[in-house]
Amino acid sequence: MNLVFLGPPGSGKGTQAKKLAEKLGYVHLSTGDVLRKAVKDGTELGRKADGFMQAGELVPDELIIGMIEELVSAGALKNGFILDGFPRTIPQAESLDIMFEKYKIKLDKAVLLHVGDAEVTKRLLGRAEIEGRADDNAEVIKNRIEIYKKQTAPIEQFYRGQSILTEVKGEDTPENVFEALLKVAK
Ligand code: B4P
Repeated sequence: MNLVFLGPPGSGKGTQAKKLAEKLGYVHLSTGDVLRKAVKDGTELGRKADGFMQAGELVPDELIIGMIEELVSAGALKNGFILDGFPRTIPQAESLDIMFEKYKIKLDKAVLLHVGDAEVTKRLLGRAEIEGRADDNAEVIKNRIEIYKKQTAPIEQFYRGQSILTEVKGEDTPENVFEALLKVAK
């Protein structure tokens, strides 16, 4: 099954996608992870993306779409994958459809994890204490949630229109969310 994961920052996309991919033998491709590695390695993409990420802004569409196209054309998405953190804007979702058509890839489901603002803020502040990620502080978290509502949430309707949106309650224990996701991802 080929899936994209949607949901606000801190909804558990990365946490769950990684575990599910391991369990089901799927490929897990996280744009956040690819970008953080590019920043760490000091590549051109990383240098361009760094400031946006630190401010909690989205990295510009042309950069991120180019990055995904490179990965897809290199065969990064074998059948059975979870794309985590992409698409995050309508232009990204439209470009992905075009890429999938070009490379004959079928998207089976867009899985939306529902978690409220108070809970995601609590989780991300908790992660800040453990991992110290540059974009996990109160002000930047607030910005990321606002940006999600304005720029990313419209994608829910985009996939609902294609009849492939599946909604899952993300405000539960990681174990229960995993069980719920397993049912829709198999
Ligand atoms: P991401 O890496 O995608 O970061 P995220 O949205 O914060 O979610 P993440 O997957 O890491 O966290 P999760 O919810 O699993 O993106 C980072 C930045 O990269 C973006 O802000 C943007 O700048 C840039 N970017 C990435 N993709 C882009 C794109 N397509 N276009 C433009 N820019 C892009 O978990 C969060 C925390 O919650 C963890 O500490 C976890 O332990 C905890 N948690 C998870 N599930 C829980 C549960 N059920 N109960 C309690 N805690 C839980």
